[in-house]
Amino acid sequence: MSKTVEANFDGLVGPTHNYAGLSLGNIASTNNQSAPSNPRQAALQGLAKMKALHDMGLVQGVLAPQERPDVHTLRKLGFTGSDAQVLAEAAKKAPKILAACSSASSMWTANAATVSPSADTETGTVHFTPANLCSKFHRSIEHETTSNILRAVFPDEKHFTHHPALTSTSHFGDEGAANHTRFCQNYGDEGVEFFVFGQYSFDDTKVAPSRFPARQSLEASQAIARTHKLNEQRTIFAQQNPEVIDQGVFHNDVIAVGNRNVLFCHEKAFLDQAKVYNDLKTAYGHDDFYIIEVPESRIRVETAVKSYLFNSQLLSTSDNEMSIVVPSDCQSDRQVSAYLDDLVAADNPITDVKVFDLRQSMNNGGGPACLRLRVVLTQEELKAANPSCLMNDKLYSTLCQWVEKHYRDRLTEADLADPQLLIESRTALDELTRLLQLGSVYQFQRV
Ligand code: SUG
Repeated sequence: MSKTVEANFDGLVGPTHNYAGLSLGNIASTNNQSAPSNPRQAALQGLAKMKALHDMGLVQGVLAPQERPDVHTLRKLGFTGSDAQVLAEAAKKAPKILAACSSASSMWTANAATVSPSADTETGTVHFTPANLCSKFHRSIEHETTSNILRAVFPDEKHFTHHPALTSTSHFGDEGAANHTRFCQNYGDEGVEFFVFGQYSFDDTKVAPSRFPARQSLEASQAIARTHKLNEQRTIFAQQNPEVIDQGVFHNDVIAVGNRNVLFCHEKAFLDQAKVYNDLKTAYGHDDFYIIEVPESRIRVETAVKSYLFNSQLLSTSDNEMSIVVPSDCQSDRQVSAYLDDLVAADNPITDVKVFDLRQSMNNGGGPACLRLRVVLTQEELKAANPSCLMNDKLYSTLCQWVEKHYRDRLTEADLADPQLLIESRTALDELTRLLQLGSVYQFQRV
């Protein structure tokens, strides 16, 4: 039987990448508000990571950015006239709304959707639910196009089941794969699906964060487990520690990451950590499960949030070895880099560290793990995916040239009202949809 693989689909950074301070609870986003951004460099940094993973022999895909500024949404909010007039009026009367409608936040594809591999679902198909991202306005406008893009990348109904996003209310706030992990021995085996939520929406007696919002609700995670038709015995729900949400852990992937038989997390990641470990081990059912817990005495939550140590990718390089992909911020922090030396020397499957400069995305709170959506695929499913979206040497150089041709190297909030930026973005995306064979995923936004 041919091998089932874990593919990483990274979001290509869009031409309007900027720092607008839109995400309360995400400390980097708040701290970098109004700094000038460099969209060209951001996109090239992301592409370099994709190419490196492809060069490691892994399956790497690319998900297109969304059209921004989102004139369609601005029109729905009552701004009228030509596109240039819509932008000008929004800039004058509601600059924060214009900034929100201009965010390139769809780059963080860990928030694009929750994906359940066919081995885990009763239907034997891969299930996708785009995240409604309703806790932040600028992200709540992503899911319709995200769904179009996912359908264009995974079109065959025989293999792929696409659900609509959950109803967009905080009761069902859903942030996708950033709060979802899967454990298994081999990718093709039935796995344990692990959903981490920030709050209960229908039970006020439960603890919740007090300073920053909890973006994911238990009820949203449960709804996804139901629609994806997962095996209840192998589905675990765990509450994130509200204390760490209040310290800037706005998604679980800022404090924990898992792959196959490894959970790597901070000791304060979950509310009842011992029970979570026990539930996972029981559901996993084999004795080769590794929990690598980092104590506060070694790395403080604050340092984890700053360095994004846990926003790493654990990549299987052989049946029992993994590489950990970290942002360069982990290398520049002495404590974190010493910890990583010890981690790879210790008795566990993680044997090597790969470092990437993702500064442009990191300044908005997006590390290596935020930039990727994991999709486990059998060889047959992989063949059914849109081949134009799979990374190879040629696509890499084509996309680098495309970025060099269309992207600016400096953007500030004042530039977002420039009608020329919209024209540049549309021209770039029109070319990209042809390159990636995506059809008319953005057309509905242009009416
Ligand atoms: O939703 N930042 C994103 C970062 C998402 C990171 N994703 C994961 N952890 N998986 C967010 O907070 C900031 C945009 C701005 O402020 O301009 C932003 O949306």
